Amino acid sequence: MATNGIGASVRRVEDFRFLTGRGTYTDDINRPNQLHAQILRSPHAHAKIKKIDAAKALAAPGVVAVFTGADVEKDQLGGLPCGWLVTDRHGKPMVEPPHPMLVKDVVRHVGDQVAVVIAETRAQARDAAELVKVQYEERPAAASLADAVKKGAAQVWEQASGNLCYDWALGDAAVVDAAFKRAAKVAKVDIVNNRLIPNAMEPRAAIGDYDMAKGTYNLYTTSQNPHVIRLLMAAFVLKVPEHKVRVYAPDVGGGFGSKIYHYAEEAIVTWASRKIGRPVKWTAERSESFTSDAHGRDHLTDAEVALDKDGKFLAMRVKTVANMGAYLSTFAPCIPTYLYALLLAGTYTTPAIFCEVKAIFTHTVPVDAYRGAGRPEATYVVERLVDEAAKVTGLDAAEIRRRNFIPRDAFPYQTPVVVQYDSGDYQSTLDIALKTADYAGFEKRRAEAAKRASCAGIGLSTYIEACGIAPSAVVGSVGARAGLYESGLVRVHPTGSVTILTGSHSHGQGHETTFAQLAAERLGVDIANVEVVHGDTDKIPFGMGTYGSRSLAVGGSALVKAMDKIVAKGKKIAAHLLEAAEADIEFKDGVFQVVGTDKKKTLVEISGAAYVPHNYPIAQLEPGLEEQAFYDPTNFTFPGGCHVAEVEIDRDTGVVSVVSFVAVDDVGRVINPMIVEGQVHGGVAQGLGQALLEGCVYDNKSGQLVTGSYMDYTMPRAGDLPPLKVSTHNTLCTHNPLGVKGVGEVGAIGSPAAIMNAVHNAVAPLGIGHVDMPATPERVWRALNSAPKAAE
Ligand code: MCN
Repeated sequence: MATNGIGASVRRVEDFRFLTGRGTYTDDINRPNQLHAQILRSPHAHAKIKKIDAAKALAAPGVVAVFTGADVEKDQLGGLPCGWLVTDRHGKPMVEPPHPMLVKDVVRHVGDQVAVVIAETRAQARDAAELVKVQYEERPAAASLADAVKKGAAQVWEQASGNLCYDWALGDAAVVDAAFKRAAKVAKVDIVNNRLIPNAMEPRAAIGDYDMAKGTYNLYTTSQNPHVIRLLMAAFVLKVPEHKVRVYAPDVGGGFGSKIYHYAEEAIVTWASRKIGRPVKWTAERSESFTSDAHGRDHLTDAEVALDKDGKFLAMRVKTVANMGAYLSTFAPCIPTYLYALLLAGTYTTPAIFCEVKAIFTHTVPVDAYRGAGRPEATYVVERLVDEAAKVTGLDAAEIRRRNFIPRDAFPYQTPVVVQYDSGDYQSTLDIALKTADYAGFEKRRAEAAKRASCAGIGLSTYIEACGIAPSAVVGSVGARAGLYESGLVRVHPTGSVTILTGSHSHGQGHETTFAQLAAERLGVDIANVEVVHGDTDKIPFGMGTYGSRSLAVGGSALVKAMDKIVAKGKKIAAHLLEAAEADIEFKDGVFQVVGTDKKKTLVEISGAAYVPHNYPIAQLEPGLEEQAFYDPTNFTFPGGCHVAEVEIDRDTGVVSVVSFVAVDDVGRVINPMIVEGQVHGGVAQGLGQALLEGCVYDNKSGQLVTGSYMDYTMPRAGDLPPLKVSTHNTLCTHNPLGVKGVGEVGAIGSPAAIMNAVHNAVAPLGIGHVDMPATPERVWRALNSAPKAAE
């Protein structure tokens, strides 16, 4: 086996440039003669634009142009398209309002883009933007889900009565009702999945650079999926031929979902560059990111589970209201439906599930996928409900899970919510996690904590995830307006070094290392001789990019297919050179050998011969050694796992400290254990942020974003995390060639429920039944002080 192949903890090759300041991010790029753009954003949540007067701004030093929605209209540009059509339970398509790149008539959230000011310097553009006079006529706003669904609430869109985008349902309500009727016990939760503001380290940026000589549009941008941006921008917004557009996403400093979408600023700078004839650059300020990057989560859910007398789940009923924000972001409609309801079976044998989802418009920033996207929301519902079921039945939290787990010999397992799981071993995963967390010794620790005026609690989350979303035919049948395959191209150079070109995009996940490991394993090359190229539509084959923890399972599988083609062609060349039958050639560790002989050729010799085809049966064999493949999976992959959190709550201050966190995840075959561990670390940090710290707050009346900066929005820091105990217990994915499942989101999916179950476990002895996320000190302190048994 290659030393740096599958299973080796190879250090990330990309980290040298990242850690030594040598990365090239979009804002590091400056084009000759470049101008700078400042977006003028709405200060109101809902207002009619009466008049825009840009005269003063145009006369300001350095200003080259000011464009508004009127210019967009004059140039007959399209709006930002939505990539997923949800059809509601009555067969009606969702309400799909227009999403203009610059708003002309009515602004619908604080931060909505109204005009762009373009000047020689960034400071000049910013100063001049303050001189643009916009006359607004303010209108009432509906900024929260609770308000937006009330009778008489302010309407975001005339065509969406009651602010309803769609009313969707899955499952058989009658079967579920019948199960509830015969239930011995029912457990219920009424929960909030708090709205989150993504905060990648690198804010979004974009440079439009129109090449007049070639008539091509170049866009440098902070994107997770450059080809998708190219397609959407070329076909729907700018309406120019796709081949005339190059989108290049260089190093990207984190995305977490927020850089999947086609944003207005990308189209604005590209369009403006052509109009002005000079490159135009825009880089978001952090506070601008808060009001213009798509937010995540934001659900209100009532859920209940029916149990028989032995604590077995009979049925589940879930009612969710999900916030879409003011416009439909690229993939927003599928998050609270197909990425949420399809996961409600969790790791359990619940036979019947009914889920209703109402998607609601509000006067807020659009909401879309954020690390986990729908699956943390589903996990939180299911795992909180399971703990409530433990409470009503008097069973231990681990015991009720064991009674309801899908047994390890029941795979493939058909859930009542469409998806079929291929593999898993939930019992063993739980056992390992409980042992690592010393679950058995917890009550002793609880007693010790009580002596320090702390309430200790322990919480489990035995979650399931679906990632590597597929197949294209299935997602297409439920509204996806795109395919979900991935592409890979493998180029073996004449001297045997290898370039891998992938349609996925690495923005922190370490693909330059793990994809090189795949080549080391399959082709027997040293990873030092492998280069991984991604992010540039002029170089890579058409690809769908990175999200939904798909890059390895889907993109890696495409690369494996391409490498298999390389080996197949190499065998043909070897057979010719070694004067043997092709069927007698075997390939192992970079060497083609005639079976049972010592006749062999290395990959270097074969690639040399491929490009110097003297004495080569040219009629049967093309020169060169380069192969491409597309891979469209036959199913999702289903990582799962058990997260165990232990918390201590200071009774005086309400501060929740996570004192121990154990994650045992099933991610299929592991390519790089160190990267897998790092991915889990990052995800758990984000999950802890959601559970304890992060909460996006809008003022209900004005629609102003109250948590508009780090002064009010708390991101997790290193000190908030205990040393994490991360390990894997893997079952192989049965349908992709590597046997891999995704790992990029598991940490964020499993951890909030584990932490919140621990918080509830800690306060339950005080008679406190419910605490919402984020369990901030204030919220917990209030609960402690109004607790029935607080005085004890
Ligand atoms: N891997 C592995 N063995 C496995 C599974 C994965 O070695 N069995 C490796 C992969 O080869 C890859 C990494 O782990 O190097 C993550 O792989 P995968 O699970 O396929 O996820 P993606 O590469 O598709 O990344 C997307 C995922 C998502 S959806 C979010 S959100 C997220 C995440 O990854 N955003 C991130 N992790 C992030 N990490 C960083 N640093 N920054 C982000 O923005």
